[in-house]
Amino acid sequence: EQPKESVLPMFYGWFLLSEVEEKIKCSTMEFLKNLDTLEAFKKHIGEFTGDADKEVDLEQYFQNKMPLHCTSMFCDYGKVEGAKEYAELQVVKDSYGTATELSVVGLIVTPRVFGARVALTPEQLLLWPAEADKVGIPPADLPGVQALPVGSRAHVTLGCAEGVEGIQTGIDLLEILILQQGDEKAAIVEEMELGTLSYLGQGRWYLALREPVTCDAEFSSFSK
Ligand code: 2AM
Repeated sequence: EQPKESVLPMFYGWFLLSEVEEKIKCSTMEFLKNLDTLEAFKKHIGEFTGDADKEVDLEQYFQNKMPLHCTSMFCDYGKVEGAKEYAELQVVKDSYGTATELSVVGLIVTPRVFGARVALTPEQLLLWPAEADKVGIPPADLPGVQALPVGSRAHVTLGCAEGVEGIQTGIDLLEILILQQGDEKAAIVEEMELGTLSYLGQGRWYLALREPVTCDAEFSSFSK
């Protein structure tokens, strides 16, 4: 049931079904395990630890306590501008509680976050607020973000480093996408089982999946 008008949720989004959630957690943990054994990754380990000689266990480094989801609208219980309008959109009401499939096309790893990049369908984009891509973006990156297709920020946060908030995943993802379009092309460092791994400097890694991973999900909301 749609939450009451007077009590808006913390956020709306697509939530992975629990069976899918377990599968994704396993396969992405497997990827992290492989990543931190790669020589190319070890070479840049100082960007994660602040110490080039220190080892890092990425599976411990990233923590996640939330159900796996792709946020469409962060409402903060109605405190965010446009939250009420979003909740009242007919498409939001009609889609609430319905099943859909999220297409995961890439993975990002940075010293701050671990996340999955989601390619939204035209139908899913109807639930994506036009301004959502720009939230919390440093002014210097705004022109770059505006040049990307709407919905480029869509992602599932898989884990955050200690003291880092989930909102960072979207910011880091957009930064990586901007860098990929820039003059300084990402250096492809390794063909992995899941896809092509590239390095974008300052501890930023991107894995382009060979095959998108389709995840069953439900459009719904979350409140603590
Ligand atoms: P995430 O979508 O990148 O994981 C609860 O905190 C959820 O809302 C998290 O999923 C988080 O990030 C997202 N979130 C938190 N603050 C946000 C904000 N100011 N704008 C957009 N999303 C936010």
